[in-house]
Amino acid sequence: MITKPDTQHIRQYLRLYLVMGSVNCNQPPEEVLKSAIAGGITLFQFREKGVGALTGQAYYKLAERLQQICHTHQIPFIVNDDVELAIALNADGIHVGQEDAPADQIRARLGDDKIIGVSAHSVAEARQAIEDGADYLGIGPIYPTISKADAQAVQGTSTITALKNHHIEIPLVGIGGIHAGNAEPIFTAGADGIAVISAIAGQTDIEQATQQLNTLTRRLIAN
Ligand code: 3NM
Repeated sequence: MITKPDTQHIRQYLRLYLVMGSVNCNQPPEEVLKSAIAGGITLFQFREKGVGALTGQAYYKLAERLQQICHTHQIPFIVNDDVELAIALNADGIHVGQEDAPADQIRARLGDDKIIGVSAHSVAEARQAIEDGADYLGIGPIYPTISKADAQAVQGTSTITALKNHHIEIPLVGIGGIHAGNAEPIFTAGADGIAVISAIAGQTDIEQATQQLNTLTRRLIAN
């Protein structure tokens, strides 16, 4: 477990955020995560969803192994949706959607030292999440994605731009269909980082693909 980072550090953690579960991997998820860490990811979210997703003990054990790898490398370990799992593992944080409990209720269960990310698709949803105490917002899908069956309409960078125009200053990460060739506009619009599944987990050479994104996002954040 890490101590909860301040807002500036959360921005830095969001720069290159790997979201992943076993379903997204063509090699053992532990190996994918290790290679991605070697390549330079800054944050990890365990998202075990979709056809063939693990359940029960296998789900829990995989989460535990991935958390251990993150811990060894001081990468915060975030759990997707599952408050019980986040509590059981004492994870560093959780990422929830609009259909989940609001951030204040989740924080009451997890504690003040946890990172809470919320998916938001509009200025209104963003304002509500901030009021509820979210630490960062996930904005997507920026581009068409093959990794989330129930993704909302593709929005490009319009929501990020709208949030910035409304002077919403919470850390933001874009998600959905992002790869090295289309990441730049997301940073230009004002996001602090990109969250990806297939651009890392779906690649043959995970470390090399991550390194490319690492170099690129470092450059884009500096501009
Ligand atoms: N959430 P890929 S899109 C997990 O729009 C997730 O909130 C999204 O996978 C959202 O990088 C998405 O392979 C899938 O497109 C991201």
